[in-house]
Amino acid sequence: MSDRDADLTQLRAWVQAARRLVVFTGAGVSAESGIPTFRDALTGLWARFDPEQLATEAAFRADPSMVWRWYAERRAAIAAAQPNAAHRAIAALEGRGPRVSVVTQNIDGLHARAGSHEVLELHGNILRVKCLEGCGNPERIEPAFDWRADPREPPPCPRCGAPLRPDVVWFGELLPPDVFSRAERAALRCDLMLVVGTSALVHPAAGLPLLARQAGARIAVVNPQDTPIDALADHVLRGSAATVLPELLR
Ligand code: BV8
Ligand code: ZN
Repeated sequence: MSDRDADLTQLRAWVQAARRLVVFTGAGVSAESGIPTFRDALTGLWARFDPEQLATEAAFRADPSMVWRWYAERRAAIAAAQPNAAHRAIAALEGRGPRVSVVTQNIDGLHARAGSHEVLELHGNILRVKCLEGCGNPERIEPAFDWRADPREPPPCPRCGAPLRPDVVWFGELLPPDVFSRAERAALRCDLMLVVGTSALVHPAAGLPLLARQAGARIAVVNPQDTPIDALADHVLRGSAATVLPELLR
């Protein structure tokens, strides 16, 4: 039996035996749905930008229509994308023993579309917008107002007229406190954490695997490349999520 087969066999046993399983995902789990990973997201028109500069409130306030168009382009690509075999394998885990929490850094909503029920979106969701000045989501303020059909880039908040912005966490912004504390609790209580498709460079999300490890969880990484999490993983499965996860979670 090859090392990889031995790893898979042991990991399958750990998945079966887990009472609480956390699947911690990044952009790599959506790569095979055709959505460029965050580091690759700046292709074409945006290639000259650095995501850490563009995904900020300052960049949006400086040029709302440019940043709005970047998100609108990504939103259109995501709406046209489908969950892939990795998302589906994760969703199929539910109801088969372990209690599964998906803790994702992704803003594409594909885990929920694949059928996962407990999804903690640490960095928000690109399909939602909110008022730049804090009035909240337009659907709650004025249900009849259809911001998606509004040609203005960005449309104005129906209550205060300030620009609407993507309901995502920008660099330098706090993660939604309730979501992050639920993610920390899930990391502290899980028996096993699968770390799938993340470069583990963005904090505080990237600290969750270490938290789980320190609380006694086993850690497995699924990624075609090295990541800083490999050092604290019990197993590292080198490969793509849509290939490895169906194999592992069969
Ligand atoms: C905060 C939404 C503070 C927006 C995102 C220095 C040290 C430590 C921290 C910092 C620092 N300087 C600045 C910071 C803070 C900063 C940070 O961590 N910066 C990093 C870059 C150093 N963090 C923040 O600003 C956070 N907020 O700290 O607030 C604060 C404190 C007090 C008071 C107020 C504020 C907020 C961070 C959230 C930013 N928003 N997204 C948008 O998307 O437009 S993050 C964004 O990047 C993504 O959401 C994602 O989370 C992240 C990218 O990470 P990945 O998902 O891992 O994607 P990536 O492309 O990097 O990697 C893809 C991986 O997949 C690779 O490993 C690849 O090998 C693999 N892969 C590829 N194909 C496949 C695959 N895997 C499997 N299968 C495949 N087929
Ligand atoms: Zn407003």
